[in-house]
Amino acid sequence: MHSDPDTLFARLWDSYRQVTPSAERIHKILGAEEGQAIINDHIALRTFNLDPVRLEALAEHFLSLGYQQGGEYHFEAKKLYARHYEHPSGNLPKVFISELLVEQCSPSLQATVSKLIAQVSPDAVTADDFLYSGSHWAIDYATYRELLEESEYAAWMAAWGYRANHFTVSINHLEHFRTVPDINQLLKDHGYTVNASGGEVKGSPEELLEQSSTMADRVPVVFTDKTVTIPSCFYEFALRYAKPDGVLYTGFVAASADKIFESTNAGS
Ligand code: OOG
Ligand code: NI
Repeated sequence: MHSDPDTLFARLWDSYRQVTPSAERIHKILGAEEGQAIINDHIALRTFNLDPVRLEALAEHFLSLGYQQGGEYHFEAKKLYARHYEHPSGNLPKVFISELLVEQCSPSLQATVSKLIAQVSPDAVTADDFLYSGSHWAIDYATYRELLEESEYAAWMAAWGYRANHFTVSINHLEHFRTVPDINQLLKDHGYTVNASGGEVKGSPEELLEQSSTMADRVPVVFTDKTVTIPSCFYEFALRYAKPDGVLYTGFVAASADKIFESTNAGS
C-alpha cells in the first residue's frame, strides 16, 4: 500500500486519464479558465463483495493513510452496497467505494464473476498498485455481453477491473463556475454529453449536495476474441453546501448516486 496519498492519487489519475480522454481535456479547459489547480471532491472505486477484493480490502489502502469511514449507502435495485471514506485533514479527496452483492445475482453471473476473482492473488490486493491495476483476468466478448444484460456494473468491472471509475471536480473550489448548471453548459458547449438520468442536476441545496457528470467515454477494449469499443470512465462535478453548524456536508446522497452509476451505461 502507498504511504503517500499524493502518489496514490497521481497514479490513479494517470490510469484513469488513459481511458478517459474527455476528463483530461475538461480538466485542461477548467484549469486554463480558472488559472489554478483543480481540486478533487472525491474519486470512486468499484468491486465485488468476494474475497480477496471486497470493499473492505480496497478501503484498507485509504485507512492506512489515515482515512476514516463515513456513511454507508444501499442500492437495492442495482444490488450494490457502498461506503465513503474521508481524511480528517479535509485536504484529501473523499473516496466512494461500492461493491456488487454477488450472492443476490443469478447463478450464471455468480459463476462468471467467481472465475474472474479466483484469478486475483491476495498479494496483488495489498500491493501499492492494486487500485489502478486494471483487470487480473481475460474474458471474451460474449461473456461481457451476458454480464451486461444482467448488471451493467458487473460488465464494467469485468472489462475494466481496478481503476478509478471517476474523479470529481470540487465546484466549491472553482472561481469562475459557481453552479452545476454553469458546468453543464460548459460541458455542452464543448460537445460533451451530460448524464440526464434523473435530471442533469442531481441533488439539491436541501440535500447539501448537487452533482452532475459526463456520460463515460467510449474506448476500445481488447477481449480475448475481438476488440470492441465500450464505455470506460466519466468525469463528475460536485457542489457542497454547509450544514447548520456551518461546516460543508461531506457525505453522499444515495438517490443521486443511484443515477450517477448510470454514467457508464451504453447507448447515448
Ligand atoms: C459511483 C456512483 C456514485 C456519487 O458521487 O454519488 C457516485 C460509481 O459510479 O461507481 O460517485
Ligand atoms: Ni461520484
